[in-house]
Amino acid sequence: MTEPQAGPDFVQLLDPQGNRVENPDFSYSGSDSDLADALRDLVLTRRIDSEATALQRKGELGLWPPSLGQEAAQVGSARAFTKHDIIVPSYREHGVAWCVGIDPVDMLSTFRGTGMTDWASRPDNFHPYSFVIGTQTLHAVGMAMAQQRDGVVGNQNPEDSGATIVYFGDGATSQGDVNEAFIFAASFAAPVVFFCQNNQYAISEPTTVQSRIPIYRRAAGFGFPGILVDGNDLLAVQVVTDWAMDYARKGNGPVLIEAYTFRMGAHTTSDDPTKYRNDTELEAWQAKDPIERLRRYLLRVGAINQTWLDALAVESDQLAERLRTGCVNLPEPRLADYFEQVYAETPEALLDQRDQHLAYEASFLEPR
Ligand SMILES: Cc1ncc(C[n+]2csc(CCOP(=O)(O)OP(=O)(O)O)c2C)c(N)n1
Ligand SMILES: [Mg+2]
Repeated sequence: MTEPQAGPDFVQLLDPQGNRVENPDFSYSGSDSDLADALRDLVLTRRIDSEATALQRKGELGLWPPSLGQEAAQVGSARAFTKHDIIVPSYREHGVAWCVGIDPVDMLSTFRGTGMTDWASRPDNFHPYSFVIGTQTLHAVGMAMAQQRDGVVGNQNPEDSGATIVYFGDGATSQGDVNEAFIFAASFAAPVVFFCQNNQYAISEPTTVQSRIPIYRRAAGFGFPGILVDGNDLLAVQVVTDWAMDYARKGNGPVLIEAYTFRMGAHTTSDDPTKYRNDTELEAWQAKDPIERLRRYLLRVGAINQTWLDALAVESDQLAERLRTGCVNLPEPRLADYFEQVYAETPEALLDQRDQHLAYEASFLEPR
């Protein structure tokens, strides 16, 4: 498969040099000041990611799945949500989590092993991170069908309409769950946007081995639209996601978006990508960096200047400092939490087990 080129089958509105590109079907109507806000989110998302990666290297986190390189796919899509939409992430959507207002220190708790994924700052319409590949797509279809039955889809007041968006990777498309989710969504015209970040790899497995055709074209076989978008182009991702969410909210059924991007870091901090990909590939994608192209564009049109960038660098350093302090000060988990966070109402048998474990813990000389 060759690299996609800008055109009707590959939506790109900002090229890697930061020039606006015309597309026959999509155009960006936001202001340059909106784009400056988006650039801030991109830069801060990258900072959260690099700081978390460093914290893992220092032994403060057990693991971290880097989002480096995928910031535009995440922040661009997140700018298309309304408060009536349901967002179902996988484990790498730190940029989406940031955009919906989640405290990044909360995100770290999961990877430090001090908390689950039910973060205090998590809004109700943002589902906890999913680590089992593909399962969240089935959950999302169920949530979308619930929205349909609750009457918030294609209703009389478009302001109140909602849809569901679910994030997954290229590798997830090889899972049965994802294909079942596609079928169910198509059969029930569920208002769900399947947002696939094709970051070219499922750990070490290249996408080209998993799919003989571009992923977005699979949607046609299930009977719903599929769109390929430049995942490193924030403008294109935002506009395409906006269109797809609107299509779903109006009751037209599901859409598959393939955001063509690249995981510039490791799969997780336990992975060494130099074992399965070469520097040439990484360098080719560094030239398509999602942050650099937007920065170039905004500098050229005069929407930002060096003073603005300097202020953002200060904000970014402050955020990093807050993350470092917040991480090491995360409260230790209580043993009882492991029992009490399983069911809404904990059954008697589990309460007995909890009490036995607490008694066992208390039997030590220095209880934690
Ligand atoms: C059901 C299941 N099988 C295997 C794994 C192990 N695993 C974790 S990530 C991953 C690759 C996922 O690749 P992709 O869907 O492309 O997402 P990416 O990590 O690239 O964002 C695998 C196989 C898992 N978490 N769940
Ligand atoms: Mg992948």
